[in-house]
Amino acid sequence: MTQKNKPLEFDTLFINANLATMDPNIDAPYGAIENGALGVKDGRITWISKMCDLLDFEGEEILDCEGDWMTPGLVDCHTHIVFGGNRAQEFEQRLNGVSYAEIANAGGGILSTVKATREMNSQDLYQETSTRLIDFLYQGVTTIEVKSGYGLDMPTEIKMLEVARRLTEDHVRVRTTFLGAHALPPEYKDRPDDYIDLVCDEMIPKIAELDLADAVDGFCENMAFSPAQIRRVFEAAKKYALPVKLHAEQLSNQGGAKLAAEFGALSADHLEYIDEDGVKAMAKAGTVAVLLPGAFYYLKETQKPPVDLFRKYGVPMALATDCNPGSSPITSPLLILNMACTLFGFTPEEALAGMTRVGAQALGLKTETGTLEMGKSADLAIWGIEHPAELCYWVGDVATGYRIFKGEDKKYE
Ligand code: DI6
Ligand code: FE
Repeated sequence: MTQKNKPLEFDTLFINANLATMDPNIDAPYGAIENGALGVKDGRITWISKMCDLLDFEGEEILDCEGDWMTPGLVDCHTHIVFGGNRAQEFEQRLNGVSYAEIANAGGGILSTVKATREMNSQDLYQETSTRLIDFLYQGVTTIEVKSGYGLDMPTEIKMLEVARRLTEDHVRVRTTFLGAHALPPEYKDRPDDYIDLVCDEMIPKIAELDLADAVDGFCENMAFSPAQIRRVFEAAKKYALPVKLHAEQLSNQGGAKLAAEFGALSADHLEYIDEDGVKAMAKAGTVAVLLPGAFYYLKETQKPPVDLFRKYGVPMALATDCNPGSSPITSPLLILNMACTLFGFTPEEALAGMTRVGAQALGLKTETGTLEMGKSADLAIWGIEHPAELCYWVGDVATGYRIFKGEDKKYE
């Protein structure tokens, strides 16, 4: 590849870095290359090696990492980060024994965020979201998925997705997801099928026409939509060639994961109540299990997702914050890594893979980001730690020294 005697050229060359490549083809924990070098040209990773194998090079910029660890930029593949208001008072109610479902059935929950989000103008919504996003960027996130679903009418769903798209201005890759089938809006009370008509016949076509969504999601649950209703949403998405994913088996087993697998979904998410058949269906379809320990923790759930079954059948497990004002008001991806280990029994290596390589897979971005590999986007995070397990170990003060997106180090104050 390189001509003899011609030095390699880089825009940036990182030297003396311990690389947690997360590349499954490297036979070492974390795909680690200790005492390594990584070169970047035109926003892509163009060189990875041990320091001792580094050839002659010329570079614009050489960054000495002094033994720090470099990982792929983090991928948060499930968030509801665009929303108005917050629900701290419901948190208090829940602490006093009122359940999440009871609050929702009384018109609070998701619907109280719908009200606040409908009332907020687009600029304010962007500003608030962009401020929340800073926490993610400080912790090394370079790709984030953002759902709609707090509008539940055409103008607000569009407003949310436009705000989500605008977040790319904050120097991060954004994947948007249309979640019209999140909850039943008050104007359709007792008429869920009419609302599903609106989602399928008007919202999905319009959002596809405006190219505002990269995928379509739904909430399949007693308190939300039935498998039959979600099937209609998936069929509409298919017409517009939009990939699907699903909030499934969060509070009960509805067979949502099986349905998602039938449609070749990118992911099925939550999955505390999934059974072995559901796991097998996901394995067969190549659907990623996105586990969300933040919601499990906040809702004080006791039923854990069947991590051993996912391992047994080879279903890849991703992790995400599920950042939302109700069940997971969390803006710390590293806290999620910790929770996955302490609450769900992940190994630290599985946890880091869940928010890098597997997170990317859950967004259909497997070939673009999520590992340190030649040819991929130079999305990197450099951490002042002595071992990658520290990313799961500390709760509190671990921030990236550098966060590089597409080869560039941008400040985000
Ligand atoms: N499951 C979740 O975790 C979020 N949506 C969903 O269907 C929570 C949404 C909320 O409570 O605002
Ligand atoms: Fe969610």
